[in-house]
Amino acid sequence: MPAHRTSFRELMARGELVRAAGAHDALGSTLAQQAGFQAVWASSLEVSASRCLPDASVLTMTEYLAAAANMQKAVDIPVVADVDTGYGNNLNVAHMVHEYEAAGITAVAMEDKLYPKVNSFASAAQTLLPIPDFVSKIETAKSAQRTEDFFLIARCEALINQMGVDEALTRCNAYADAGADAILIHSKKRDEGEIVEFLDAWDGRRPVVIVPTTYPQWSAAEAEKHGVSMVIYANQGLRATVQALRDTFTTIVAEGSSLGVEDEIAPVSDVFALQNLGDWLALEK
Ligand code: SPV
Ligand code: MG
Repeated sequence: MPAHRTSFRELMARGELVRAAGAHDALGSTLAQQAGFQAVWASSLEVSASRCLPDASVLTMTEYLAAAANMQKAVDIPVVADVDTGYGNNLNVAHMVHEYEAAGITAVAMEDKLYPKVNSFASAAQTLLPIPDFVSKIETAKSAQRTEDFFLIARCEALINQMGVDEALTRCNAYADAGADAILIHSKKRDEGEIVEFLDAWDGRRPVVIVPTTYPQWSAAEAEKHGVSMVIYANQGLRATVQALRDTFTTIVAEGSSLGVEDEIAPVSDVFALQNLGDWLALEK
């Protein structure tokens, strides 16, 4: 049990670049913390994929919340919860903030797509809410929070929907005016061009978060030079897990024993350490 959990606002106040790793459970979050990430992203893609369901507003808020809360319980770095569209209208947004805050989550990222949404990389309609409607959701979220610490990241999907940098800037300025604590600008381009264009025109009035999944060649250090405050590696852990499990299972089936993978996989003692087994057994004494 972590002695003191850093809130996301405390982390951002340090003024240093924050790197977050996507995860969907306590194990992934713990490994992210051990690797040196400063925050964990409770990814809707990961949480839904962990149940082999699409990232398409199929799971409910309570299911995403349970995943994020289990993640936060395991680490003392902050979990930033991906709350999609806020799970509905203003009423759902207010309920979401109350519930996430009560569960100890100190930051959420809510996006300006229409509910139900689908993952930003899916070839499906990526319809955005009209600006006034999302502004209203931001205002609702900010007035619903009960602690000063709670941090709202407003995520703009204008570039995902190919609406251009000017539209993204108009939206992000409106979201900042409405009280968002930071903005997340997402892109599915293979290079960082439109993100750089956005950042060069952004006046720095709120911190900017990016998710460089499709432009991995753009390093965190380069992004920081352009004014980015947080970089989210949203799904690399999930993709690594898929590949590792597939390779391991395939080899065991093909070879008829696990001997060929034993040197490649973590020893059971490593798993025990992640479970803090020693601390637990000490309770028996
Ligand atoms: C997620 O990880 O669930 C995200 C980022 O929202 S993306 O998959 O790029 O939309
Ligand atoms: Mg998501």
